[in-house]
Amino acid sequence: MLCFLLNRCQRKIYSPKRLRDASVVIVFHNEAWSTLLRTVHSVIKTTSKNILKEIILVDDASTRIFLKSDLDNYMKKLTLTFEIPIIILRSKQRIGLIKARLIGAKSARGKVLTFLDAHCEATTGWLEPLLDRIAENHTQVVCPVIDIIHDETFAYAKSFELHWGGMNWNLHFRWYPIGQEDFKKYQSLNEIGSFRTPIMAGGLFAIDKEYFYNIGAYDYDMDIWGGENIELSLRVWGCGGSIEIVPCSHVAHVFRKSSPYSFPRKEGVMGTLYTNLARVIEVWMNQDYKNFFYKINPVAKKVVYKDEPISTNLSSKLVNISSRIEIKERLQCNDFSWFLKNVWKENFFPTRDRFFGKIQNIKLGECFQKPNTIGGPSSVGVGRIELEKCLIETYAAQCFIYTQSGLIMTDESLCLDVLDPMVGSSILLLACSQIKRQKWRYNPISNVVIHIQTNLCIDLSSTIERRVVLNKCNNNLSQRWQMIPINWYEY
Ligand code: UD2
Ligand code: MN
Repeated sequence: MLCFLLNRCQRKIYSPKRLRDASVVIVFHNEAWSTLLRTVHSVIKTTSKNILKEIILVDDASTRIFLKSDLDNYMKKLTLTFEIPIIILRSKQRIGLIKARLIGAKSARGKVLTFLDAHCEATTGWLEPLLDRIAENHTQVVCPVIDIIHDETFAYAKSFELHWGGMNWNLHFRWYPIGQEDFKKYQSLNEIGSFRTPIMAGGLFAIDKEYFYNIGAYDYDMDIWGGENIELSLRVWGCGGSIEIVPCSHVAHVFRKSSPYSFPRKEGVMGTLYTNLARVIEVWMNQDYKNFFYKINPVAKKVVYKDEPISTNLSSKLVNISSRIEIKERLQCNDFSWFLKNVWKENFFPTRDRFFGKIQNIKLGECFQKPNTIGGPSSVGVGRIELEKCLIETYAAQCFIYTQSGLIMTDESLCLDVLDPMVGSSILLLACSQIKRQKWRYNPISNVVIHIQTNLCIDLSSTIERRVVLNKCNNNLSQRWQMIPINWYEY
């Protein structure tokens, strides 16, 4: 009877012999006392001792006094009380989270490395399912579902389980609804219903320690913050591993509106981030995608090439990436095109067999534009497609993809869509969901865009200026659209 009341996560029994022990590594710079302790206490409270080897705290040159001897003393007491080793390592210089994690990893004695940010709350049973998936296959990198600790009330809130991680055209991490194929598999795939994710959020994950070093740990030349999760994700997938989200494992995290710490580089947060991202581009993108990303992200291009043209001559670059290229060659890793085709089929990146460019109304001469109120950092909202003056240079908000399966999409996994499709309905950009309602057929001779489900055409509204709507097809000039391709693969 009880069995019926328990969900599949609660029903699952883990054999302790199968699970290898984990070192939990938490790096911090000037973290608040309360959030740091919430993290440590929650780990102690929710993790059974036989799978927790130790907790390693790495202080990345914090300047807050209470993070020094007060923290030492507090953790000594905790170690004695709970008989779980809590080790504090300190860096004299500010080295950033990537190098700090490497310090923690190096001294870890557990077989599995489990990284957490310093403002988390682990929940009961969070670690077993992660270790179980690694026991199944040591090349699986696993993430818990990341719940939300409210950044003002610090209340715990559950987040969506059926989201996976991706990235946008700026190589920024984003949550998107899980791909359809994987969604179907999710319920039945394995006992604890884990599912794949193309990219991981980066802060909370577990990885077999030996595997972590085999595939090249982290890129040591990445500074302070950002991009390392994209790099690790492309590397794991590309070099034969996989990344999963395990819905039986929940850990909450404080998503802060802005960084509470300073960025020591003179270029600030963006300069730091794009220097790291340029390394991702240089190592993992084939020439086509290098050109695409530099076109969309001129800041990243400047970091590597200043005002010079993009060349294939490595020595002309500001950053040395040869050791990372060596790893890629040693492991014979696949690159980004392979990743898009095999790991992230639902992606919204240009490919050679898709149209990529502007969509211009022939009567008005203006182009489709993504409204800038949607697709922000955390939300993929609803918005009407806009018409604006067509820009000559590559402007991401005016770039659209038309796929062979009939989707018209743009950055942030947004698809041309229409709610209640009928004459007069507004054309919107909504989260791509692979439903029939989002399918369109473009006729390059008559220049009409037909909504497949209703056989109606995309038209300009006759009453509201610059409003794009569905209408009966009538061959009027206002229903004619030019798809103007952009050479995304050339710089
Ligand atoms: C996300 C990740 C984070 C990391 C980052 C990209 C989650 C929940 N968080 O941003 O782990 O992958 O993306 O790099 O997925 N820290 C240092 N030294 C520094 C800067 C930060 O030790 O110079 C620590 C910081 O105290 C924290 C951790 O690194 O414990 C992550 O930093 P964050 O919380 O500012 O990153 P977040 O959550 O915005
Ligand atoms: Mn964080």
